[in-house]
Amino acid sequence: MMSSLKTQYEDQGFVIIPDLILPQDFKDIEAACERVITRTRSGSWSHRRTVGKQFPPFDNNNPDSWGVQHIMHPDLGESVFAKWYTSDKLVGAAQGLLGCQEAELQMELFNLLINPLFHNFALRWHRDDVKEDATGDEECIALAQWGHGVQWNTAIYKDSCLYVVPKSHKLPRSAEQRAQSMTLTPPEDPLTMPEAIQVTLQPGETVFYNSNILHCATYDSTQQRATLHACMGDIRGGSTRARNVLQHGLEWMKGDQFREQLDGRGQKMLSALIAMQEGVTGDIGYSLSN
Ligand SMILES: O=C(O)CCC(=O)C(=O)O
Ligand SMILES: [Fe+2]
Repeated sequence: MMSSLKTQYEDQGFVIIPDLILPQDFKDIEAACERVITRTRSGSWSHRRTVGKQFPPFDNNNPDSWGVQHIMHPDLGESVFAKWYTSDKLVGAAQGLLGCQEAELQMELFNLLINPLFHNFALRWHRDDVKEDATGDEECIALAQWGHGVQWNTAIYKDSCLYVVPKSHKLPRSAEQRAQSMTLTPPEDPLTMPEAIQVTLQPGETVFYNSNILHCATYDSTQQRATLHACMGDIRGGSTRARNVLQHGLEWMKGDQFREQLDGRGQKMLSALIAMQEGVTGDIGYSLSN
């Protein structure tokens, strides 16, 4: 089973897997999502994705939010998120797609994507760690080294926000695809992008995707969204993922309070992240123009 999912993931750049949240945990995770969403919208949780900013660094210039950042943060007190991130089912799926040993797994980001309340918003067509003006050759080099991480969206409510161009994780953009992804402006209609498809997740479904697949997203303020959004790496990638992951500001993950809430598996994965962070020097900057 896992090997056919891996084949699909590698071939298409994404794969949908159902039921990675155990039925007995679903309500707890949903309730924790609702609590962190309420805190973010009321201003009591300041780590958020702000409407008006597509990528890090996020600012505070709009009260409306399209995401909650750092949901494993001990100050939120929602231990169910770390418990799920390190659960057998989820780790088994991520590890299977990465094709690595458990001891090689690296903890990375865990955020929550939510519907803004007052404005529709959208992300432009992008690859998470390749700039919009990269040449075809630069794209090929970046895509070739991007195998040591998986990203996923797990829907709590039905979610049709994400659009992807299947197979584009391996290919430089065509002239028409470049033309539609060279500016910072989101598309009016994502389906004008050649070969694009809309991804719909039913509650409980997870899409794993290569985060350098060409993708975009639209956020409708009237459509309830709570989608767990996370990534995990494997240490064989060395520092290739450092900029993309560390740009979100992960100093808080080095604190004792966070480590103490993790099980043994989680602590090993966290140590891998910290080793990567300690291995990079200087200003790592940001993946994308903002
Ligand atoms: O909203 C989504 O599902 C995609 C988010 C995304 O592409 C990003 O944060 O880079
Ligand atoms: Fe993205």
